Amino acid sequence: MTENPQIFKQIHQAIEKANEILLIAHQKPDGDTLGANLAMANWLKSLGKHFHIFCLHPVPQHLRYLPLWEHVQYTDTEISRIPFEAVIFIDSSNVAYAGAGAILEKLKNHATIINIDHHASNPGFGDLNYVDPDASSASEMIYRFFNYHQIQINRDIATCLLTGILTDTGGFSNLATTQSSMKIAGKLLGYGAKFRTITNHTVKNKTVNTLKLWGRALDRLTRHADGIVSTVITQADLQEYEVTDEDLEGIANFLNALQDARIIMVLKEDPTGFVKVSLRTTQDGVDVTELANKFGGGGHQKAAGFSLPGKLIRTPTGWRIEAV
Ligand SMILES: [Mn+2]
Repeated sequence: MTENPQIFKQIHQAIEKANEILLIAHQKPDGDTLGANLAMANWLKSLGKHFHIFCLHPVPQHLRYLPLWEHVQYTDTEISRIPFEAVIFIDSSNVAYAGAGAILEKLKNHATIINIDHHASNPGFGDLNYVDPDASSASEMIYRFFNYHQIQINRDIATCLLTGILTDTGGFSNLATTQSSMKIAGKLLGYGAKFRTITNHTVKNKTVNTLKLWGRALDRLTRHADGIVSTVITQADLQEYEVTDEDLEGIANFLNALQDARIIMVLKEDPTGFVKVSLRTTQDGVDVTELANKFGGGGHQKAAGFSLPGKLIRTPTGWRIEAV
């Protein structure tokens, strides 16, 4: 599915009718959920609509160039008082991933719930569902919606959408990359997307300490049976190099450069007593969501993850997860 006139029209009508609109980005927001939501916010603003944007976690430092990012709210106290007529989830495979269960409970009888997403696991939880697992990114889907309705794409909207496409395709290096994602990226450059700003913030954003920590993770790469290659990063590592979780974004994607790895696994301790496991693959016929689902996680065929309670312990032969 690519263009879907009926759902495009229904979503447009629901937005036209609503005066109070809530946009929801998924937790631990990335360039795509924020790019797509903020593109929508920039359009709603131009229409003179009242809008709010909710996300369970703060906008990462490196994405604080996206136009209107400062409108993202992290608590639902104010939001729960507003009689929204439309709620738009963008890039969330389910309501729990969006971190918006309580908000939805309160609003589902009054507001039209719109669900725009490209995760294959999305069950279609909205009243209106525009779900396309073949899309590179939610940002590509928002572009299609704008393009269908001949909505003017200004420089700010173009910058938001190109950010989403570039980050979800790993700079056109992973298998989400398609002819259409490249074509749309070209169009967005034509609309004035700030390419240098995007790459400065999303690619050229590593410090010496960050890369030293990457170096440690690379040094620990281990090849297991079945073509699984893994590495680990502990809380002690993060403290030693004084880097944040955010600085480690991208290491799992970087490991896609490995030859002959069937599955790449990055295990990272978080401060709350969990080990977060990021899974990647570049091989046809390997679906890492199957593994992630077994452990209560989720994601895409080629990029997924899950969490386990415990901490990482070094053993004479490698590492294991020990309950805390
Ligand atoms: Mn996405």
